Amino acid sequence: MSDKIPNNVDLRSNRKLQRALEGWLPSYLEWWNEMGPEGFQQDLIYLRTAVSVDTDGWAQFDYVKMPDYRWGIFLAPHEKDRKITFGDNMGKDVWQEVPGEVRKELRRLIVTQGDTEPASVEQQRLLGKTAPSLYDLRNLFQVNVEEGRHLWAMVYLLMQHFGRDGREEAEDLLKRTSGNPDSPRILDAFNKPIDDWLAFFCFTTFTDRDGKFQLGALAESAFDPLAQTTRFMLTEEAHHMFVGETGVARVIQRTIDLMKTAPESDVKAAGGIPLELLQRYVNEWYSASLDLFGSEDSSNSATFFAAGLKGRWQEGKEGVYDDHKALTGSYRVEVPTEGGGFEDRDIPLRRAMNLLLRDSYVEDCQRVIKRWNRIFEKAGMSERMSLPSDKFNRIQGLYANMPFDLAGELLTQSEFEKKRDEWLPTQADLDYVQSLMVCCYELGEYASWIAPPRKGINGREEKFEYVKFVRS
Ligand code: BYC
Ligand code: FE
Ligand code: FE
Repeated sequence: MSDKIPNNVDLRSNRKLQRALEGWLPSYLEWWNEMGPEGFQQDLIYLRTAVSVDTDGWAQFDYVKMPDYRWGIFLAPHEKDRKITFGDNMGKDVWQEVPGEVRKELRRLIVTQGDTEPASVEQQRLLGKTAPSLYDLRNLFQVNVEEGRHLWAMVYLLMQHFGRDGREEAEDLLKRTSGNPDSPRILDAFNKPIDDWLAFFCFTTFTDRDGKFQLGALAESAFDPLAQTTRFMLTEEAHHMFVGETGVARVIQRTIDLMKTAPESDVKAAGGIPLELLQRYVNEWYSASLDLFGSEDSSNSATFFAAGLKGRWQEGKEGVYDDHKALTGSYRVEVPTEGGGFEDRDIPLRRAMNLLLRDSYVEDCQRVIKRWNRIFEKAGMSERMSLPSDKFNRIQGLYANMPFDLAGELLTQSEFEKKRDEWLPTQADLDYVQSLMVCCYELGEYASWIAPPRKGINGREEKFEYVKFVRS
């Protein structure tokens, strides 16, 4: 019976939880069929499915119809005698149950995390119709089913540890929908449309990477079940970021090829994506992803850290931080003043936890940019990609809704408006990219705007049939 829901949490001997999850399963499938990838539910997709968490179990490849994908509950192996590594409770045993005094905060963190997972599936639901290849189509669906499983992971925590209100939250996670004006998803970036594959690759590069760092911070949690679930989710996240980073890299490669070979180096006439346009997409998705870290100065983040709910990146790893209490020290930021100037403010370290986590994220993004820029170097070209300032195009935090340029200089609103179209995607950009979005489902072929991948998934050959269409 319990095999309905693959798991390593001994669901069979936890009847109450099993019943709750089996009760939720039909709502989930209904959501998947309505809000999941449109038009491909009967097709056979070459997917990786986790059947256990050990090395051979978590990456089994086979053809699966998406609705039959075995969504389940997997926790990373239990670490014996784990201790809390930071905050006020440092050194004490981690918790197996939710302490009453942090119940509300923990629930909120889990719900916020859980909300992003189905949101991303909703955002991406029409992309299959315009996939640039079967390889890419398969990668999209792999990401989608795993985000579905990440929702399961958070729903497991809610149902196992939060009783009746946990069950209600689990239902609500299927009721809010991305971009819905009446009941939107919780965080901004998850209400933005992802209408083309360039946006998808930018999202999986920058927004899934926020996932990496947020999950990493929750993997340090004193609430052990949360740490264990998020640690396993992180193993899947790597593939999502791979899809994004290599997707953009293949766009860059293709554009470089066209710059060299197309008549008059006219990339657009040859059906490619100009680099300035790509840079505008990067500017947009990177800045939207910075917003996901919340405010630079945040009392919530201080509470989460003090209680041991959410740590810094690699908080528990030896040699990374000397001080795990963060009761002294501060973080200096430039705060805009009424008169249009700035003043320095020293934020007590605990209130700067969002910012510290974001710094780790930014470093990681810079490494991505470096790798993309190596493609130009190799091709002997002087063009480069870059990241905008953390002040640019923000809608959360200290710099929200202020007209900064890419370098972080404050402009007047009208100066900003004049330059906006150089920095952020224009309607013409979106229309142009949309015009390139025609599906390419021939074996081993790729749309005009993207280069083939270096190698196949799971070592598969160039002309591998990643998706078998079953048409009635
Ligand atoms: N949009 O102290 P503040 C992923 C709210 S991605 C809208 O600044 P705090 C994935 C905030 O809730 C990882 N609202 O921030 C990727 C608060 O509201 P209240 C997702 C926002 O509390 C791709 C107020 O502003 N995981 O997994 O420290 C595909 C001021 O609060 C935003 C997590 O986020 C925003 N961007 O919150 C699939 C981890 N930013 O209390 C999946 C869980 C802030 O005034 N969440 N607000 O009503 C958290 O750790 C924290 O809630 C936040 C920051 C990181 C979101
Ligand atoms: Fe996820
Ligand atoms: Fe992801």
